[in-house]
Order: sequence, then structure tokens, then C-alpha cells
Amino acid sequence: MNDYLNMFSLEGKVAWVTGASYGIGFAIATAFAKAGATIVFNDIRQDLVDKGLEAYRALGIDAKGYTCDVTDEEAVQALVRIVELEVGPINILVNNAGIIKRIPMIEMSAEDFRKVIDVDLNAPFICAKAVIPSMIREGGGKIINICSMMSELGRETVSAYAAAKGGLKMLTRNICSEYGQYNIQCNGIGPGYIETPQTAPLREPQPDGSMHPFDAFIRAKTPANRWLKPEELQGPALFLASSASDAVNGHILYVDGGILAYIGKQPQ
Ligand code: NAP
Ligand code: GCO
Repeated sequence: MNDYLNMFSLEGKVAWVTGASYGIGFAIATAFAKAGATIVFNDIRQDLVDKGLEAYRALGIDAKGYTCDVTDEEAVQALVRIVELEVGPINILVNNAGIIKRIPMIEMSAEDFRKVIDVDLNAPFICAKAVIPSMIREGGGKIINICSMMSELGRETVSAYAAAKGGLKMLTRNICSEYGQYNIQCNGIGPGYIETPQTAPLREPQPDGSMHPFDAFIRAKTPANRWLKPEELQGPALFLASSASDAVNGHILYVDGGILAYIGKQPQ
């Protein structure tokens, strides 16, 4: 039994999770730490990093936190150099940092569109590019890109996000194609609708006390009939970060409570 569990061990590994002070990134990093990895995370503001450091400490995790904007290539390259010196070469990268702007497309400025593409698509390219050379030197590595339902589906108001997350799916396949020969596995996780600050506006109670209409919409679309929790991404992320998935490459693992398999709740 233990041999099987050892496949999921991250003992001795350094894992960098971007934007991991809270939310999905925090949940994933926490699981990696419990599996033995040293955790490196960054966030865009120092106060978020401090909040993250405190949250990790509260769980007994000695994470290393850095302030870094993942869209800034020079800052990312500098961060990776510092981490290599202070912690060691990065074996696992999770491109988690992301933003969404919910604006009807014809009302959206080109600047806002570019901003979303910058954080959700260009930054995963920048971060992966920064760690792949040392992964090659070290004989392999794991890259996990946090995709979305919007890697497959469209929805009103999320044109930039869908374009970025669809692009991230193809970046995942391309990193696999280009660097699989160096024992680098690059896979994606496509979360369904997860209870985090990013989706808080879609779950806000209404002035009359009723739930936001988006809540019923998502439940009707999800065979599990509920929102998912960040912790439900821990097992899938651990699988993709560990040697248990060494033959899995270029795959998007949708963790969506069944949304993509389902046409939606039929009328009663
Ligand atoms: P979140 O709660 O908004 O957390 C995202 C984190 O990334 C925040 O700490 C954010 O900082 C940080 N960040 C944003 N821009 C950054 C930048 N330029 N540099 C460094 N850090 C930056 O999001 P989440 O819901 O946990 O989502 C995490 C990932 O999963 C995102 O890629 C998201 O698109 C994806 N996802 C989420 C869901 C969902 O239902 N929640 C579903 C599918 C996919 P700030 O607080 O300053 O913005
Ligand atoms: C939206 C959501 C998305 C989802 C997620 C789906 O407006 O559709 O906020 O961000 O949470 O990405 O997988």
C-alpha cells in the first residue's frame, strides 16, 4: 500500500504556486506542503503576501512568500533567480494567479481585454518560460495551468476571460509538445464554479434575502447541484504534481462536479 501512496509524495520538491495567498492557490499549496513540498508563493501586493504567510503559518506550513506581479517578465525572472538561491530549483509550477472582468463585450475597452489576457494567458507563459530551463537541467518538472469552464464554454460578459483560458488550454498542450522530451509534464486543471472571492459577486445574497440568480443557474448546470470548495481541487492537483501522473501530459483535468458532461436540469 505504501508504495502506491509514495507515488503521490512531493518530499524534497520545491513548488511555486502563483497568486496563492488565499483561494484556490492557497488550497493547492497547502496540499502540496502536506505531501512534503517546500512552498513558494507570490502575490501582487505585500499585504496579501503577509496575509498568506500568516495563513500558512497557522497551518504549520513554513511557506516562502514574495511580492511579484506575474505579468512583469523581469520581476518574474528575478523572483525565480532568488528562489533558486534561497530555496532551490523549482520542480513544480502552478500558474494560478488570475483575474476576471465581467463586462459585455461591446462595452469592454480594449485595455480591459488586454489586461485579462495579460494576467490569465501571458503571465503563465512568462512564469513557465522562467522555470523550464532549470527543469530541463534538473531532469524534469511539472507545470499545472489553472484553466476554467471557460476553456471550453462561452458565457455572456466573459469574452476576455474565455479567450485567455481557451488560450491557456492550448499553451498547456504546446508546452507538453515542446518540452515533454525533457520529462516535463504540463497539464491543466479546469475548475468548475468554486467558492472563492473571484466568484463572490455571483453568490451575493439579494436585498430581499434571496440568493443571487446565478446560484440557481450554476446548481441547475451542475449534476452535483452545488458550488465546489477550493479544497476539492487538492487531490487532482496533487495527482498532477506528483510522479503518479508521469505519463499524463497535455491533459486538462476538469474538476467541475460534472458541468461539462451535462446539458442542464430539465424542466420539472
Ligand atoms: P482569486 O480568489 O481572485 O485569487 C487569485 C489570486 O491571484 C489573488 O491573490 C490575486 O491577487 C492574484 N493575482 C491577480 N493578479 C495577479 C498578478 N498580476 N500577479 C500576481 N498575483 C495576481 O481567484 P481564485 O478564484 O482562487 O482563482 C484562482 C485561479 O483559478 C484563477 O486563475 C481563476 O481564473 C481560476 N478559476 C477560478 C474559478 C472559481 O470558480 N473561483 C473557477 C475556474 C478557474 P488580488 O487579490 O490582488 O487580485
Ligand atoms: C464566471 C466565473 C468564472 C468561473 C470559472 C468557471 O463569471 O463565469 O466567475 O470565473 O468561476 O472560471 O470555471
